[in-house]
Amino acid sequence: MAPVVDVHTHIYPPAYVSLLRSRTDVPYMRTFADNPSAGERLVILPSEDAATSTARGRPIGPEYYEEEEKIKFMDKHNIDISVISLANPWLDWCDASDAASVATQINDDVEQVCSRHPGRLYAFGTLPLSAGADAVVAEIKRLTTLSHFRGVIIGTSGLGNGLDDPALEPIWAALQSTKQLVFLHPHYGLPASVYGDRAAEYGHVLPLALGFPLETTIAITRAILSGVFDKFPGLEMLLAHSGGTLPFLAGRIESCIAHDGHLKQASKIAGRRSIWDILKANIYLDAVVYGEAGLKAAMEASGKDRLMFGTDHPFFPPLEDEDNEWLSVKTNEKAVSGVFGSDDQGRDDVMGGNAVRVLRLG
Ligand code: 5CU
Repeated sequence: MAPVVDVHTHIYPPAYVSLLRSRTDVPYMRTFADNPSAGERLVILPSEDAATSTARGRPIGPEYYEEEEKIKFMDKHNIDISVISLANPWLDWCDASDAASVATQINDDVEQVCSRHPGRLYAFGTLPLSAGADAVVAEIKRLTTLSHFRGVIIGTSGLGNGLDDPALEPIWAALQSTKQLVFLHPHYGLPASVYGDRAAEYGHVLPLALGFPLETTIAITRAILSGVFDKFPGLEMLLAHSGGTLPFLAGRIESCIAHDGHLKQASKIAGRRSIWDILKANIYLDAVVYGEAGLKAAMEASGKDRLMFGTDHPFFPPLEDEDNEWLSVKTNEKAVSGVFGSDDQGRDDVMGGNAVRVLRLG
């Protein structure tokens, strides 16, 4: 049986935690004077800073930044290997002049963490996107010299103008030529106005359940429409949360393209690669969708050999009995088992075999 591999699991290494503790604007970590009993809070999402919100940050403890907590979590959930990545919002907020050195420090920290747990931890690297394309390409090349990195994690904003920005081309080229997988992960959600006046009453549900996946869907669709995968046919991406809603909406997006007079006139329809082709050749999807219907859509769109189990640890801890198995993990495992039924090989591949093959683990 293949090892169980978690490809969607985050950490804030000590260098990043120090930066968050030194800040007063989002993202930051702090104990609030008006609510000290809530303990230290992590405030990262664009809309969760308001003192009136029911969702002012989330409790943060060692599970977010201590490597031993990651290993304990893995042991508790029978996870053999984790491919760890810095959690959002990465270095998107970092001053251009600092970003390259901070990225180096964080990636070096993470390499050390992985080295201390041979065979159990690998990583996706952090890129200094606010520093511009040259600095990013330099870090992509440097990551190939660190033995535990298998790709990079990025948000949806790219260099600031989204993933259809032509200024990203040297970065896509470097990722393609060094064969590093791009783990695309949301952070910004949708504009707060779409959640309405009562959003604060609903905690984090609307931004996390809907804002995150829609953000990913829009970002990857913009990349596809701009021809990123036509220009870089060897570029490979792992999309968080089973691709947002891309598997479900791919047909509609294709249909809108086929019926768009502007695209036809600009000769942008004939000769382009279809989303179905890109889903089956360039895109991998994590299995972090918490239900069989979503997972079946992902499997149908990309193929069972392109799905990989994940947990999103340390996010979504149980609200009670944190020492027991996590509900979020069990729900994802149950969805995988439910979809594969008696196909043990298919289940084992999603739980780890695909990740071992694609990410060259072990
Ligand atoms: O709970 C959350 O806010 C998050 C987050 O910010 N990032 C993530 O990966 N999962 C959950």
